[in-house]
Amino acid sequence: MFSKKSLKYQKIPLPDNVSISDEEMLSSITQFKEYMLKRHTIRDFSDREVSYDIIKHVIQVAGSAPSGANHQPWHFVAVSNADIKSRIREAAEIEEEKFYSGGGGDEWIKALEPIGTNAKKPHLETAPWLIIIFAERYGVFEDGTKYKNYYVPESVGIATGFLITALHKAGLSVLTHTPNPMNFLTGLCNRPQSNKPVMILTVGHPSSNATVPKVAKIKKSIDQILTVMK
Ligand code: IYR
Repeated sequence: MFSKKSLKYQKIPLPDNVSISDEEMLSSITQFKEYMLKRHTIRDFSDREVSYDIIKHVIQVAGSAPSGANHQPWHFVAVSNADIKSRIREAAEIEEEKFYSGGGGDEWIKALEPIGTNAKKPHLETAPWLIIIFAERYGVFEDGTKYKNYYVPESVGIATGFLITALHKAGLSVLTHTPNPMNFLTGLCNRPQSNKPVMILTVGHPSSNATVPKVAKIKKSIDQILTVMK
């Protein structure tokens, strides 16, 4: 993607200027906040289909995220194939069984009690799409030589935030799922060794009896998460 020869700085005028009046700013962010506060992580998905068109748009939003040296060190694998979803579920549940039967350690397993999770992951098969997020630890030029990527976890984290926000805007629900360890995903998704799996997003619509853990509605207050230095 990056040719060593063309590494030079050029600038163009700001393509889009989204400046609006102070009043419009307040109204815009208030509405957006209200909508974002309606986002809930769910574990109970219906099998209602979601078109590939939607997936394409949300991935383009994720791909627009800022990244270290603009290297965009991410790759997304979107799976709707039932057989691959089953294989991902099978491999994930093997790891989760080990985790929940003690591998995770007492403190971690206790911390998850209010969330109500366990080793069974039916959503990996029920939901119409799984999006597997990979971090590209390094890039490879067409001639096979490697180049370094920078701030990879930070860049992938930002892109993932964009992606979850875009999925919510599309009216979809998401579960961030992190089987531990999850190296099996590199092989199952046919990705090269430079690709480190970061998480699975289960994507779809909630089932009619979907629930959320009560504790999930408790969010830290603004005073707890913000220090203002005027
Ligand atoms: N990977 C496990 C355990 C798990 C860990 C955290 I941290 C969570 O917030 C939720 C679950 C699982 O997916 O069940």
